[in-house]
Amino acid sequence: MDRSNLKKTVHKIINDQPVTDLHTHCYTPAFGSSPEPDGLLLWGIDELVTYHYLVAEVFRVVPATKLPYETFWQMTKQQQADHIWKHLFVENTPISEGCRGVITTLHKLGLDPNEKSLKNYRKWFSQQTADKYIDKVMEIANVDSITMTNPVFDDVEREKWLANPSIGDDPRFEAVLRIDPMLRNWPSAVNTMRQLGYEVNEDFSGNTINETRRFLGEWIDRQKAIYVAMSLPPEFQFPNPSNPAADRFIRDILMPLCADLGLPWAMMIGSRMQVNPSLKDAGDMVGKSDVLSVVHLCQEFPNNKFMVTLLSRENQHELCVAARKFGNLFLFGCWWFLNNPSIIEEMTRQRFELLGTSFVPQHSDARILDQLVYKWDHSRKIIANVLVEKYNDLIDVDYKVTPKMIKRDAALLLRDNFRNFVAR
Ligand code: FIX
Ligand code: ZN
Repeated sequence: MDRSNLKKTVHKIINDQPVTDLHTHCYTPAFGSSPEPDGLLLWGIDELVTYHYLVAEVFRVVPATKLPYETFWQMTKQQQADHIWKHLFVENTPISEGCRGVITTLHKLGLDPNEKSLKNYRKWFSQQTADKYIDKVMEIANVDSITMTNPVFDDVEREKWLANPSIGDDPRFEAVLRIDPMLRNWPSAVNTMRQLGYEVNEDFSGNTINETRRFLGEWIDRQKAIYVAMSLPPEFQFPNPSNPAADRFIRDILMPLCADLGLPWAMMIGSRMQVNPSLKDAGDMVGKSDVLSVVHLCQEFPNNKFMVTLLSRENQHELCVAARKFGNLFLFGCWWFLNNPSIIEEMTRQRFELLGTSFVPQHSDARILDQLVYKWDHSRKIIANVLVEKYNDLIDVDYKVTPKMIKRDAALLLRDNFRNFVAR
């Protein structure tokens, strides 16, 4: 292929390639949907505009000294959305990635993104139903599967699973067992498991190891989970002599169970929770993590599969080099505060240069269903542009880049690398 139509061809192939989105916070409609109380599937303009990224940003424009946090949180969802729309989209230019995403989504839904109020958008969304809207969003975003995040220690969600074991049975979705408290707060995890009838003790005495494995195994089966996930603090260390419970959980429970089942452990490391609790979900921050702990895990558990994404930009090069050393270390996504064009481009270029096409460049982390539209639109463009650059390097030295090769690469990056890694 000559370079004159390379860019157009690569962008078309990347756009036409369905994505398997390996990490989101979206849910099947059976979990209930906004605006139902306790509805876990969030969608529509008021959820989109009150996304926690935008809550953090609006408190920069209208600080808590002017609008106290409590006053904001006492507003209705619509009042919060009106406040954010006014200050971030009308009185200021929505150039942040979080704001831009809302504009892209409205545009791709066929709506005029220049409205001064949310009235017309609310009218349009009131004519949609959650179940059909899922299909619409997946079609526009060209997403063929949405991977959920299913925190078993969240009381509301756990009760929904227990009340309706088929709640996750929707061919458009896959489930993931999320178990942060097992390492972030072992005593509370033990307490919840005991309340659910599992004979476990904080000091691992008695039948704790078998009973915790039984708890995890039963939930993996109930959810048909395709991997087990945790968000971990920047301080996460393995091994960690100062936290023997964490080491015992990993060595005696999680690693043997995941190895037996062929399930990956997805580690999302670097989230320092609630540095500003008044911002609620928007109150978390980033911290530099210890890549050597990931290396130690890959060394000690060569038969386990590790999916890893780190939250700090400063960790990315070291993590890429670590992935060159261990085939069971699988890198994915530009997580959270890294999910910005400038950093996605830098990380994707670095990963191509160090890992070829043996990684997954992006996940959406969509908390609001509608976000699939913008998160994938924005990332596909960047991934395609970096690929064009790399293909041009090859064409410069007479390597034949063909549409067949580009299609193979696009399928690996956006769907098959992940599906192959989690296949059991
Ligand atoms: O731990 C996680 O899964 C994070 O992605 C979320 O907690 C975070 O709030 C988020 O949605 C980032 O995009
Ligand atoms: Zn997430």
